[in-house]
Amino acid sequence: MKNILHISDEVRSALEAGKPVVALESTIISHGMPYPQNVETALKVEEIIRQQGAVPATTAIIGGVLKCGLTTEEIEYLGKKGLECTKCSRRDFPMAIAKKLDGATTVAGTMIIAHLAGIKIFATGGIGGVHRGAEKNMDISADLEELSQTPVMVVCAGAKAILDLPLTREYLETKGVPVLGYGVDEMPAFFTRESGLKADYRVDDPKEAALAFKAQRDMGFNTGMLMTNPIPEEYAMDVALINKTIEDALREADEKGIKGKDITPFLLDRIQQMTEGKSLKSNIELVFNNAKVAGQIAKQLSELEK
Ligand code: PSU
Ligand code: MN
Repeated sequence: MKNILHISDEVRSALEAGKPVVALESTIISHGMPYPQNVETALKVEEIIRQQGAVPATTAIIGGVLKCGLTTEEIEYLGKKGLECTKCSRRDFPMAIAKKLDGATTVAGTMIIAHLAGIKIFATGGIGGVHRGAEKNMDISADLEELSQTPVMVVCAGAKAILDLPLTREYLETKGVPVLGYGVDEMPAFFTRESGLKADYRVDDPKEAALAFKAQRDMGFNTGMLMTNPIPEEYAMDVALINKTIEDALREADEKGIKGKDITPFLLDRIQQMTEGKSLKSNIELVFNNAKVAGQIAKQLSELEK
């Protein structure tokens, strides 16, 4: 493990001192947003986490080495390389390491690196889930399986309506993953605050979130936890507009026969183009908001663990 996992000096010292650390993913940089907004967002997210008194740990695979804590140059490199980076979920790690690839880590991949490093809180935009038509195409993101077996709290804005949200919700329930609403009763749907689906429980502040995570660890459960934090009202999208855009993008993907790991990046890109950047703005703002909340939760958790 020593040679394949590289933890930056800053992240390592923070972890050793019991200081709060927040993991961040890199697929959102390479596959989730266009350059240069992807790099600007990634760097700003790190800054927001620092403002909360926590240390950011962006993760990726660079030249086959698992990295926990990237330099600005490395973030810039991944952002420029974009889709040329291998999108790495659990199944991609062995070959990414063996072939010394540059890999961007998905939610699942980031949870793996975070857990190896000893990081418990992770902030992102949205998670992968059960795709529409899963009863036929079996497309269920490895993110859900990872949440069922890796003890990391993922702070996100829910899942995008490109997915089958009710089935995503059911899958998490079956796997024993708590879906918590941060200040809300409903699980949010990424671009919008409402999904029509109830969260398991509402959490009202960072301390309560940290207590829930600690209790899960004290139980000896190895499950992850999903903290769904709704997009701030002022950046939420119009429900009718976003739903129509998603329907159009899904139809296009179907016509073009796009499948597997390419479907999520394709849909994200098309939605950004179709809304002429409006959805990108919302996407960026919700990630900032998640980073802030994750930083606060990490801080509370490190207090509880003292
Ligand atoms: N959803 C988003 N933005 C993203 C992703 C999902 O709104 O950037 C990325 C995340 O990295 C997530 C991955 O883990 O896509 C899920 O891909 P798949 O559905 O192929 O598992
Ligand atoms: Mn998939």
